[in-house]
Amino acid sequence: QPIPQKSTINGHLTSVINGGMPEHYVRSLSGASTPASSSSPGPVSAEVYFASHVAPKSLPDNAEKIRSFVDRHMHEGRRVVLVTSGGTTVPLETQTVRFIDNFSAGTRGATSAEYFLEEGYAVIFMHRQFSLQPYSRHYSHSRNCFLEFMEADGDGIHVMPAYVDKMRVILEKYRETQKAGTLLTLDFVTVNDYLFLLREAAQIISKMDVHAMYYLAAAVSDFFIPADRMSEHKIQSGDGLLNLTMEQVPKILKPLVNDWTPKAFIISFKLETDEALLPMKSLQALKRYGHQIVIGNILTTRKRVVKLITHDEESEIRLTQEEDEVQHIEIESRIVPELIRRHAEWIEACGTRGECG
Ligand code: PAZ
Repeated sequence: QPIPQKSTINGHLTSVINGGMPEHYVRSLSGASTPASSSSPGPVSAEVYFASHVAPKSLPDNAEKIRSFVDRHMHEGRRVVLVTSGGTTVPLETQTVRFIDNFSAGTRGATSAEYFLEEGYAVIFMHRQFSLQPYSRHYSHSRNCFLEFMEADGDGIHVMPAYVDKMRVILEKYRETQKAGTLLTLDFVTVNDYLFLLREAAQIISKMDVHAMYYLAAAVSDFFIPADRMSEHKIQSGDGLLNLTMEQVPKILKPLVNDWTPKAFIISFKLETDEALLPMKSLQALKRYGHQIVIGNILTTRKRVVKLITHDEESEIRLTQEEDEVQHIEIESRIVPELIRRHAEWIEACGTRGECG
């Protein structure tokens, strides 16, 4: 049985499923005769990406929703935060049967969105379709199915008395948010949907200048298969081995910070599994893109510890074991107020005194 292997050809990650076979046995994904090694290394620019890929059909409708949401909240003097949440997929076929996904359930994004709403922000919640959402997240996960909280008797169906108080609080906040119209939810599935939607949203939100915040918590694919190299139909298993050559997804933070929304307060997340890499990778992202904060987290401890890295300092938000396991405090209840405080400072420095950067 050949051992699955990963190799890099000219800077591209190549996953060879059932690897170790002679090259002529290995199909490229599109069936094209061009060998993987003929591609150029490094990610394409965002400009080239957008020129060579098709926007999702829902984009014009979503743009209209964002425009009227932003206009309304600007008029009413509210700050706006765009929260991205959940993972993007990478389809292997144009008529997609198979795709590559990642672990993110959208907990960070959905939880944070609630705290932003509580603090008076208007929230554009850009999330992976069917991932967790503010408020319903408390009862929609398979571990927390709403049916577990209900009972039926001769009078009908009720929430069990033990859960009423907690559910009432959530329900009231949910209804308040609906009434105030402060939450706009938009979904994406693929990395292509995500890139187009983020660009569109940023270009519209840019009119809010320093009053907009970006909280980029989505787990966005790093590699993808360009549209012109994708198989149209379902890849057939009878044709031999499958060789996936993937391009790097363009570094979208660069145009976001420099071109689309240069005065907004931008926070990105960096996830690692190797603790030793996190400080260096977070700082690298901050220096490379020039935004305001990177929040670094480790997969296994992300619900208890995060590091906030800025150009001047590094700080940590950490829950004690008691806070985490006994009091069930959500770390986002500490992250969000801290970011709001820093956003206010940003507005004062960049908006009022003109000292951006
Ligand atoms: O969705 P979730 O709550 O399970 O996970 C949140 C997270 C780890 C995806 C987020 O905190 C994060 O780090 N996002 C950026 C991932 C990245 O490095 O691309």
